[in-house]
Amino acid sequence: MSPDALPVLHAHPFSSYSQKVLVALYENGTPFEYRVLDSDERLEDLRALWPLRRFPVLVEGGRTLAEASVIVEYLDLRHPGRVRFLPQDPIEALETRFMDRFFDNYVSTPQQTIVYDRRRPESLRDGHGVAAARAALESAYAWLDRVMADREWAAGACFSLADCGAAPALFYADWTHRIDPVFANVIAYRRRLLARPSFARAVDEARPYRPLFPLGAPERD
Ligand SMILES: N[C@@H](CCC(=O)N[C@@H](CS)C(=O)NCC(=O)O)C(=O)O
Repeated sequence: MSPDALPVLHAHPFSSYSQKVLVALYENGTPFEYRVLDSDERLEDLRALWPLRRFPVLVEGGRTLAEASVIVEYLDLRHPGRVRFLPQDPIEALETRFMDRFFDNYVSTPQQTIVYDRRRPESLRDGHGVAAARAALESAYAWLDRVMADREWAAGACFSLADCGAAPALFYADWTHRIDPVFANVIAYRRRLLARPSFARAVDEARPYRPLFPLGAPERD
């Protein structure tokens, strides 16, 4: 392998977890090769790398990394830039990782439950599961609203790993289960994320795919 080979990202512009990694790459202008998952052949390549066939996946120097958070941490270690995604202090880093887990587990997971349910034939839909996912999102918004009352970014004053994931998580969560205006701090935080050039770029690159959103993409953002 050439020493100058770029990291290869297997991802799709409309995918929230892909956007999480794209935000990290765009924040620091990190060069990479983008292998867009737009064909069966590309998806087969992905399956060969990661049999669970989830994306994104990053390949560099004979190393294959799955899971968006792990990829962002790897980028922070191997391709550090102006924006560091985790605090140097290991105890402080726990808050960043905690908020990152919050957005994956309590925002993206129920959001995906609702979207994946809609992709099923009507006879196979799970109304109870969807209602539970909507209730989970309500609880997550309420909790986050209190946390964001005195924070600019998810883990405090600095943009971090947690914001890379929060941006697409809240973007699609609001499309899926509208954030009530009563959660003004969450809405303001989502706006700050949308104004961040790295995420604005990811959103723009995904615009052509909006008709694919199973619940119907709203006329905003
Ligand atoms: N835990 C994974 C989740 C990745 C994930 O769910 N990716 C979605 C795209 S946003 C996916 O692979 N979907 C493919 C499918 O469901 O078949 C991560 O953090 O990267």
